Amino acid sequence: MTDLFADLPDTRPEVEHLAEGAVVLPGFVRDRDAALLAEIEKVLSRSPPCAMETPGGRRMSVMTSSCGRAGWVSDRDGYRYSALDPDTQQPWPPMPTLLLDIARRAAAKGGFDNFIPDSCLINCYAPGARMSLHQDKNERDFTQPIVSVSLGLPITFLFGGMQRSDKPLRYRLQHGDVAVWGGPVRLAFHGVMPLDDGHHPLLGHRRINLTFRRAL
Ligand code: MD6
Ligand code: FE
Repeated sequence: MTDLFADLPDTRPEVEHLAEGAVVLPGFVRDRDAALLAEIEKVLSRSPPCAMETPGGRRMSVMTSSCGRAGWVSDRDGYRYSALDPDTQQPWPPMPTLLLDIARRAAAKGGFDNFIPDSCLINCYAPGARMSLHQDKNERDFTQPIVSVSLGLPITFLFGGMQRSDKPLRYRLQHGDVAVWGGPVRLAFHGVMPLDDGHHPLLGHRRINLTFRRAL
């Protein structure tokens, strides 16, 4: 499907406020997209993405990998952080300095100084892949925010409240956008709608999401 808005200038403000403690920084990493993707590909060559099993025994539609001291994993035993990639049985690749730097600067711009993530989850979306509403609650310290970087095809981000039944607001995340949330909305329900097919000049028929967290 052709994106009719792809060639128009981005008229969004530098910071979009979604809620108290939640912002989107439109195009925050756009000028470093190629360098960022090169670092991601290096990580993925060492820890290839795989579709993890949910505690309920289903396969996730996204393919995941991680870098940093702790990687997010899911299997029959539940969701948790692990120092080892369950596929390779090796430690996750270290978090590249460029990624760490982007996460820190985005967090600061979102109002969260001194964020030092120890985990970067890499989610690879093909058309149709989605993430249903959930809370991120496997981390130790909920005073630390979440920083989420979008690359490639656009997707509709769902940002809800503290109850699953709270109606989520929708925000169309574009290539290079960064979402930051924490403080009063650290445990807000969130997710993404199924990815529509399309073609992105740098990523092709894909979307990659990086989720930075302080896990340990
Ligand atoms: C995304 N991912 O891929 C958002 N949260 O755009 C998440 O929110 C997420 O993939 C907790 C655990 C795994 C995830
Ligand atoms: Fe999440």
